[in-house]
Amino acid sequence: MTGLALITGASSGIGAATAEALVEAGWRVIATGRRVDSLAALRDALGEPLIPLRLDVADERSVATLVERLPGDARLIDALVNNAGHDVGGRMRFDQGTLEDWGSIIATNLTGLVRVCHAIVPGMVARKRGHVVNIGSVVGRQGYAGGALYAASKFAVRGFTESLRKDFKGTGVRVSEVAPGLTRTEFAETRWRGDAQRAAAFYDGAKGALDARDIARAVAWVLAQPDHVTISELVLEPSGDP
Ligand code: NDP
Ligand code: 8X3
Repeated sequence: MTGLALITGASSGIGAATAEALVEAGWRVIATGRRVDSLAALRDALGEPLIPLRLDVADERSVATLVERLPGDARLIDALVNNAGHDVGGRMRFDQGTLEDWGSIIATNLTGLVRVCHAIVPGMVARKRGHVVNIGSVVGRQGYAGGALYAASKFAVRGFTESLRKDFKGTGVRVSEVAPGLTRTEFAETRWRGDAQRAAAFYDGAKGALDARDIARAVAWVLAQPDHVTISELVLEPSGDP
């Protein structure tokens, strides 16, 4: 299937790579995020099939107005890739982190994803056609020290996705989870509030890390399946020792 896809968190990393992969596969892509300059650069690189739109998934109003802010010919969304996420303040023992940071991880990675689904999925159900791909994580299967709220958010994404898939079975709306292992993106730099040196050292110590394009290829493949096939979960791990 190809058609119109909306990607959250398309301004960098996995989301940007997915926008590129989907445009290459023939999709029109609504690329969303808060950094509009990065979205504009993506539009320059990918051309007319790429529609940039500011969206803060943690902001109720931003999501509530999402559909009305789309161009009239770009409202019938066939595929939704819920990718926006962060771990700002993470890699920190639970008691040493702030409730503000822990809350923001849940507000973005879980509540934001739920909110965007609630805005987009009813249209898919009405049209009996659609595919939701939620970006989970290997950390949604096994937690780690310092990752309490990040893991909580990704375990929740997994449970939400599995239940949603069952909610909509037989309606024409498919629901999948793509769960990456460690992937070299801006994620670590964002987590450490712009500390590029610390982020580079983190990824340099993980030579086998996946590339954002590896995940993008997987999302494109999940979306390319014929209507009668649902990829429920796809977990990607580095082959070597990251
Ligand atoms: P990046 O930091 O490169 O990208 C994160 C994206 O999320 C950015 O485009 C950012 O856009 C967006 N984002 C963050 N907060 C918000 C918000 N409130 N509203 C809208 N967009 C937001 O990291 P990745 O590409 O690695 O992360 C993408 C997804 O992949 C995340 O869900 C992450 O948990 C998941 N993941 C990452 C792994 C990794 O090792 N990197 C492994 C497993 C899963 P902007 O700042 O412009 O809003
Ligand atoms: C996993 C991201 O950096 O915590 O989703 O390993 S990281």
